[in-house]
Amino acid sequence: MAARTSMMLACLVLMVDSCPTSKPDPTDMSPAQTFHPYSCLDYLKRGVSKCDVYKLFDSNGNSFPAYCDFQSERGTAWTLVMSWSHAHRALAPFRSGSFNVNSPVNENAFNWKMYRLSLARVRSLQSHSTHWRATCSYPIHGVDFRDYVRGNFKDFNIVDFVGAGQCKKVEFINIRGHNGMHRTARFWQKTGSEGLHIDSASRGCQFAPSSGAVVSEDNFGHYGSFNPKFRCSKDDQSTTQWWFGGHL
Ligand SMILES: [Ca+2]
Repeated sequence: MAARTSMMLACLVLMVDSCPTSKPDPTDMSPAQTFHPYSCLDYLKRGVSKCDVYKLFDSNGNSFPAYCDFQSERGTAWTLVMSWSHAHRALAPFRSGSFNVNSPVNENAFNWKMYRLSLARVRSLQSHSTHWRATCSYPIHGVDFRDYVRGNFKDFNIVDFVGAGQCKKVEFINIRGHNGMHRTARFWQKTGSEGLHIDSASRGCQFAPSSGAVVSEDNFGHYGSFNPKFRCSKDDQSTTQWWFGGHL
């Protein structure tokens, strides 16, 4: 129930006027058998606009419930891939779970505090997405582009990336108020030992967020070192989300 309340809050924060509008249940559309959605974008293409949990299929043909955000960026549908609270930062699937390992958590029961899809579903969503993003405490703030990063798979394939401190292109990034558009940022990810993250104390790429950083500050994941001024790590209730998405 708490997750459902959080979801509704997120919708209200995001778009008070349009998000709660009910649309016909897409699963009732005729002929229902022909609708086989692989990502939230398939729902957006049908005119669905309410932030909620929808039924998706993975590449193996298995269905699963996934949270869809259609509201925060116009014409874009985002499917939630993982979300965890800062209190759970040391759990292996969140601290050390690189995207390329299978480390599912509650993969059939969406929630904001401990949730990660299986690798099969991550791969399936990746193949039906052009973009990725990370948000901080989305149930509280929605998306206001503070402490946020978005990129596209063509420039930076975050699922398969393995590296330490490599400069990778993003479309937009904000860390503690530092903004970057079409800049490179320093990313880390090690198979099975470091989840994808930026270290904002590090210099050397185009995006320069080191002013105000704590030593070795981890952003959007890993959280070996963290800064309460970054929304994902403000307190134990703070949450981090990763999403895959696409435009109409
Ligand atoms: Ca670090």
